Amino acid sequence: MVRACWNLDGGALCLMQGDITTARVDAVVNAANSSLAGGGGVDGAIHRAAGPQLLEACQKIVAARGTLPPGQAVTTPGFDMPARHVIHTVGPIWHGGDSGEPETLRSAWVESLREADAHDAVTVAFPAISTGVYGYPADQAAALALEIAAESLKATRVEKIYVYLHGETSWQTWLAEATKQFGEP
Ligand code: AR6
Repeated sequence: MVRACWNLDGGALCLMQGDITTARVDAVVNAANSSLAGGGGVDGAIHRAAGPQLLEACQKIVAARGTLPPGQAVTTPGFDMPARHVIHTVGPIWHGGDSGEPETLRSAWVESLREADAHDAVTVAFPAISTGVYGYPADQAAALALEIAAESLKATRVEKIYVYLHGETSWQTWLAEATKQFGEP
């Protein structure tokens, strides 16, 4: 597993190259859609790895409290995955950047970390939320997300944040942004 880590104030942040469904952490964050219905990309991979009980749990949540608005987060068990919890969040769909996309992406990261803290998750794995199907430019998403991750290590009991990156381009983009913000790994 290729990885790069930084020791920051309040904990550690690691970039990982690989499949998030294999992460041995307390909580895995899912880049879901508002109907929590499963889908493609990382959402599909997480549903396949967790098994059909995950969809049932998601459907119960939507039946009880409605769809999940972008920028919010909700937690289910991880079922067949190594992770104890799955934190489902919905990132913004990119419409050019002037429709509140950065605020919504920030909120998706902040609310996911708040959910992790509320469930006593000390280690958390994130995908690159919104940078696939939802079209958010990877470098801008990385810059914003890394800032929030660093702030959250100070502000929550979360001690380790792993960002799982799929593919070489995504890895290079995040590595460059993290090096800019935190120095050499
Ligand atoms: N592990 C880690 N990262 C992955 C994996 C994996 N197994 N698979 C894909 N990625 P996306 P979004 C990366 O499209 O943009 C779904 O259909 C991928 O390369 O999964 O937030 C949902 O149901 C990309 O860098 O999420 C929603 O409808 C990143 O994960 C919609 O897509 C996010 O890409 C959400 O779109």
